[in-house]
Amino acid sequence: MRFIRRFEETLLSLFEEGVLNGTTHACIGQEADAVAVMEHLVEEDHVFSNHRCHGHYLARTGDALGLLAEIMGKEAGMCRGIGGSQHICAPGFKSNGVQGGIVPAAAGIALAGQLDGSRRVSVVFIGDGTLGEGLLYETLNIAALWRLPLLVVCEDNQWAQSTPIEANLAGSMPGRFEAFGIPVREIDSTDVLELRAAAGAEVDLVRGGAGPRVLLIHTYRLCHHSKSDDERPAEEIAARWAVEPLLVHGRRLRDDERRIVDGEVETALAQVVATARALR
Ligand SMILES: Cc1ncc(C[n+]2csc(CCOP(=O)(O)OP(=O)(O)O)c2C)c(N)n1
Repeated sequence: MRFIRRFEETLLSLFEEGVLNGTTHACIGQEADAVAVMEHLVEEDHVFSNHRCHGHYLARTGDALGLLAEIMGKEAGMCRGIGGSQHICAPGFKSNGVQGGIVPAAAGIALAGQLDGSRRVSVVFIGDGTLGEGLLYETLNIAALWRLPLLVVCEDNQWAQSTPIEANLAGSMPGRFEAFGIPVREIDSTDVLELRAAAGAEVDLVRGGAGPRVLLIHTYRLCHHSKSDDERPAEEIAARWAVEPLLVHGRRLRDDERRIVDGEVETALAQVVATARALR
């Protein structure tokens, strides 16, 4: 989680420095979700993500150099610098910046796993704002009918860009899935250990043939939507810094343990940044 946090902060400063182009969506504050889910996946599983994908990719692959080089538009990026921040195509990992656009692909890979008799799980991360996309519901319908091994992880960070959830969503979030007979496990937590337990239970159920399921995580994004756009009340953001995942889990570590982790992260990250900068 610390590496993801520092990677994202570094990206934001590289943008300020003018080293990066385009845009980026950091997941600062949501790192625990990615780490908790990936803990339970095996190599043949597939992960699908969205515009806010860096934490998911790093937790899944650890390929920080491939990701940074990609975002820098360099040939050594995992998509040769063509995909950029939002459009990752790597073995077992895909992301797409069109909200909801990747959900049918996740269902398709789940179907492939079902047909070839593997115990592969397909996991797709969406945001609360994506509950407004029609394509999601067409996919949920088929996924439920065909009992596909699909886990939808909905990260409800309460805002879709600058629109609060109250202005965006009729009915209830679980109700959106339950209408298709898809069970929802809801958790309001930034504690990686609580999240890990919830994610583990869901992955096991899907892998065991229970059909599609949803892990609905109520969380918060501590940074802007992308690089600068943020219209949320300052008090609301400040309150959430007091329960941010690194703080929550960091309290379990002794000071010396925390210093070791932080030191290792800085060393590894500095090496990635130096290597990426030197690439052509
Ligand atoms: C189909 C589509 N419409 C609009 C956008 C522009 N857009 C990018 S992210 C975003 C908000 C997404 O909110 P949410 O799904 O809650 O994810 P979050 O950004 O909160 O992680 C919007 C409107 C888009 N990428 N795709």
